[in-house]
Amino acid sequence: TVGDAVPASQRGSWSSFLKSIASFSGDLSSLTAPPFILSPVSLTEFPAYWCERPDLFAAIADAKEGEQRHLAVLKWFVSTLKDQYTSRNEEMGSEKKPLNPVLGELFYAAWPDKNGRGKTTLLVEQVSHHPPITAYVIENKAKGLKLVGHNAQKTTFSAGAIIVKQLGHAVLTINGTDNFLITLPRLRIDGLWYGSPYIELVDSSYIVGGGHSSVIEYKGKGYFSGKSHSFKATVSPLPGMGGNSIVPPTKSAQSSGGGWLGGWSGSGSKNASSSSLSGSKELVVEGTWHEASTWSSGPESGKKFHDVTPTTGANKEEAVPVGGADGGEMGEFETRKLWQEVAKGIREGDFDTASKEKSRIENDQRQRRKDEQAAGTAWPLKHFKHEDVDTLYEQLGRPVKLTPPTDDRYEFLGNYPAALQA
Ligand code: CLR
Repeated sequence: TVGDAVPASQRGSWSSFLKSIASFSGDLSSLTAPPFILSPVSLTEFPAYWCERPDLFAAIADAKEGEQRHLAVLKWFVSTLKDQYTSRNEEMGSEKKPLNPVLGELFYAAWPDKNGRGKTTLLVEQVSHHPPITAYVIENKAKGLKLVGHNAQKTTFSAGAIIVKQLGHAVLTINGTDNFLITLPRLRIDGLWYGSPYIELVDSSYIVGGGHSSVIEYKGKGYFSGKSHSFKATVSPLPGMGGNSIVPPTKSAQSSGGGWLGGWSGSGSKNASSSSLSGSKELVVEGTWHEASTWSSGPESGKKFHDVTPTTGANKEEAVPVGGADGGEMGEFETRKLWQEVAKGIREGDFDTASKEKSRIENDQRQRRKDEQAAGTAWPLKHFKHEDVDTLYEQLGRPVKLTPPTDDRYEFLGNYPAALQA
């Protein structure tokens, strides 16, 4: 029957919610859902998932430019998927409906410096309300790493599941010049009927940079290994690049003796004549993204690639929120301050207070938009500048024929609040 996981008193409203999504496509965030499925966390906090394994992020800067760095980016990226797409199920029992950010909502947070990996900072701004668009920058200055991206969603309903197409992309820049384009997977939200939604990743996403491209294909139960959350990443040298001569050799790489790409660190490369892991061939990694994966081709075949299992995997660390307003206090648009009472109501089961507070925030927003319209002004973005075309997306995406062939961009203005400086 409908909603085995739904409290008896909310079954009626759960089935009307399901009916409303079935006849709806576009922006799900605006639909009213029953209390049991509400999350006390706003979507502006989600970009933190990109860096919950800060050591893997920092390791990208330490990897040698070219193939090895591409593989470090791939490893970090795959290791973010568990946090991005299964953490709510683990922490709250199922996927939930996040709070819908208001225009100008902010989230500032950081991961402290540990073992010389450097401090990593996170700055998020809701840059559009209709449709919801979230822009973010994650930076580790000590390591020269900067990830800038934005995301939005287009949702449709198909065969009882919600299909979420992610719009937007991210660009990771190392030392200001070495760029990696990262595109985002498509989501299928299943388990709706029973009231216990969970995400399966579908289709594919790309990483392009360091003279290589990776296509990451996602499959659920019944494909590849037949397991949920399966993926297969295929890494190839970019066409016309002849394998390992993509970027000019650096001094240190030239002197390493193994060609400028060097050998695969610590592996004692089985193929002595090849200076890189791949030569000019493809490399394949397979596994489950919420657990671990192994190389299924190339000289490392059979060896572990990524691991995020709690016992043996890379450590997970949640970002520590910091106040951006004067004195380290949170300002009224900082997500945890803005939603404080709503979140408290949801957590404590006081849904009257939660919905009253939510209405107060939404009415305030409506009033602001009216006033702006009357004054002929627009809400100014605080940290980003919108541009219609991202030339890096176009350039890096061309060899893998990305669709769409172009995308817009939110340029970070570099204006960190005091709490995130230095
Ligand atoms: C946002 C960007 C993050 C990854 C991510 C994870 C979960 C997604 C979320 C994104 C967008 C909003 C989302 C959510 C899961 C459920 C929620 C699609 C892509 C929708 C709006 C709520 C559906 C309601 C049912 C769960 C009841 O990097």
